[in-house]
Amino acid sequence: MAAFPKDFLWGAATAAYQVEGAHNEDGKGLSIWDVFSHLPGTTYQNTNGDVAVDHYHCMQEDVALMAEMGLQSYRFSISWPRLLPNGRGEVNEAGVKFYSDLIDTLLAHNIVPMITLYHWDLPQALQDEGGWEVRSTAEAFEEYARLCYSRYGDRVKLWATFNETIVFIGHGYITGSHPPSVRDPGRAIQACHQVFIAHALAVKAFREMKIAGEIGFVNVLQPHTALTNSAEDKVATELADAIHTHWLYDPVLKGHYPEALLAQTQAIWGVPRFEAGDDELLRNNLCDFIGLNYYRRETVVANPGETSTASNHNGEPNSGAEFGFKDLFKFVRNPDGVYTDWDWEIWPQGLTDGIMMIKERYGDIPMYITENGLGAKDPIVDGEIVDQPRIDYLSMHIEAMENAIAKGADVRGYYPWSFIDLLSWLNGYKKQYGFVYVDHNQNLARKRKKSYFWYQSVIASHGEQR
Ligand code: BGP
Repeated sequence: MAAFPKDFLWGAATAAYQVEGAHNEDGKGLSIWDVFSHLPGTTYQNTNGDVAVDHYHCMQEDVALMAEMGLQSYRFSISWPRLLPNGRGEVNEAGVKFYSDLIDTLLAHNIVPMITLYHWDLPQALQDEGGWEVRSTAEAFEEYARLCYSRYGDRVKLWATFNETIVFIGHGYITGSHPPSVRDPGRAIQACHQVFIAHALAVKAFREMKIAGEIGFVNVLQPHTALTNSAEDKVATELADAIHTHWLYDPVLKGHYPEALLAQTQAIWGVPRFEAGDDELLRNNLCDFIGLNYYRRETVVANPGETSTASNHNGEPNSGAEFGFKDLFKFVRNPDGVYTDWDWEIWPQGLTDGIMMIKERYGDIPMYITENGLGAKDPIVDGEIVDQPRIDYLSMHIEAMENAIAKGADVRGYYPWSFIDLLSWLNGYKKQYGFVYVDHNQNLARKRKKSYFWYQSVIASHGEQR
């Protein structure tokens, strides 16, 4: 018998900008990604999500593929500017209808919808007013969340406010590789604070509107391992945990920042700046569950004196640097590690360890693995997509998740990234994650990969056959 609870959900995930296309159709407003991806040189080979994989027009076909696979839950995000072209105010009913139809189609096939309200596509109109650095954006987010609850709350029970704050704030305000392309740690910390406030306002609204469901937050799950046993590397690893985990999980699961780090950021940068009532707002609006996106761990060493807004070998904010601290730590390649073509370490044990780390720090919080997957260039053999490495990767991670459940963790669902091949933010269409292949040379025709049939039997056997 597999250790998966009876109600455990076998799902898959996507995000609006990465699949929908129709970027300027039916009254949709522009998002920061629509604008940013059109600036020359900002993305891989100047790829963009104007058409993406045309899910906006292929929705029925895509949900039919989910149903045939036996999918039990689908995690997708809503494009804020498709509903509110200016970020607030006038509602675009055509956009509201698209997601309403999607939800109805999913439910008709017994697929449980999980909505992410913000997967990085901020309305450009709000960016023009200061984006995540200003409180008015958090207030507009509450208005947008209330609109979604009022239109979909009768049918949707699983809601997440934000996806991976470390990534859109880290890239948006430290490395500058995502919009709005700022490189300023102090501004990053303040923008991150407004995101936590926006989350708390949306949770408060969820409770006030008595939506019969659960609301959570999705974070990167990134366990850290010291490269050596030296005291310096151990201290460095604790700091990496504080910055990459505690800073991002504590406000939504404990209702406050980790105190020592808060004292340091306020001493160095004078941020985050609190407004009256922020403390209480955070404290009183905790998550019902936490979503964990797990791809890899990071190996940590003490950093001898470097400080910058540089990025690590994955092109991401280079540890300690994002908080403006010197002499802290950095991420390095693990000499014994197995890496993907994009240099992400494959380390399934990290999923077990990460889940247990969350349980240890935050108690019995329900968890969903909201992303996990292998980005690869899939081989095509005699017209078939034989993505065996993806099957191996997912299979090992399902086992790792099962081990955490056996140790008592309350894991309620698994959403591999991604249901279908889609746009990778900075890697274009070359980095594939899907169970379904999309032929960009043939009208975006869909084709089932080997992993599609494999996951079908995983689901049918409730995780036993893998
Ligand atoms: C996560 C994002 C996803 C997706 C995934 C893979 O950080 O939530 O949207 O993009 O990573 O990332 P990439 O496409 O860069 O390989």
